[in-house]
Amino acid sequence: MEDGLFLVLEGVEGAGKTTQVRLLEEWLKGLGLDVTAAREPGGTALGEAVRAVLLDRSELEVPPESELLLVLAARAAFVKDVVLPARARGDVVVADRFSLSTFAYQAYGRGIELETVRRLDAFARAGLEPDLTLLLDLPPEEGVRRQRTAGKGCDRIEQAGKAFHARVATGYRALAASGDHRICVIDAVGTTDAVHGLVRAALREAFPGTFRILTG
Ligand code: Z5A
Repeated sequence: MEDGLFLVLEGVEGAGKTTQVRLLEEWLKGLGLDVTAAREPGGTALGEAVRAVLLDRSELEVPPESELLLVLAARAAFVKDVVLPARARGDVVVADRFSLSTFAYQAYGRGIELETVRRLDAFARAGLEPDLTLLLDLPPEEGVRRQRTAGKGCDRIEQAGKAFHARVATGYRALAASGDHRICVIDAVGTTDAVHGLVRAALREAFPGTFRILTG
């Protein structure tokens, strides 16, 4: 692929994003494609430092506006240092979260006006849009149950409470329904393999030229 592709996996906590990024990366590499996989916030030294502040420092009071600007500071570096160079090399970039998370968590969840979030986000990502966002659709309580079963600890944002996470889930569905973004909703309730099958099918449908040639 000459121009690369930028794919994003989104969804509530525990929806299976990390699992599906790993399976997608393996599948794409098996097809002979070069893949760059990364998470947000993260993917760069600055992004990982922001992540540590945002998630691990539960004792810090972080106003919603500061939280927004921190995730966007990380995003600017992620786009500039990871996504754009990888796409220019012809890689498929697979990101675990991107702008849709900011709309869902900082606008719908924290209550910052969506248009303000959109404007600041557009500046941070220098206008870059994902070629496709795959939204793993799972009821938030099922995501929490999966996290608990896995014995995962609760970070600062996960501690925000049930009502917050319900608003985030509502936000994701509203954003998908708005038709404003290239979003494909994937039913994430099934087994890991079943969800991976749906992800593959969505990519074949969205990029028939690329994936029909590669998978026959
Ligand atoms: N955040 C923000 O506020 N604004 C932003 O702009 C951005 C982020 C970019 C990052 O957390 C936090 O940052 C996030 C939003 C905020 N906070 N919250 N909440 P993260 O992305 O690192 O973590 P997370 O999304 O909260 O959780 P996670 O651990 O990454 O979940 P996941 O990746 O979606 O799921 P998973 O790790 O693949 O799977 C969870 C468990 O379920 C695990 O044990 C799996 O083995 C299991 N699993 C996975 N798939 C299945 C299926 N299909 N069936 C059964 N079990 C499964």
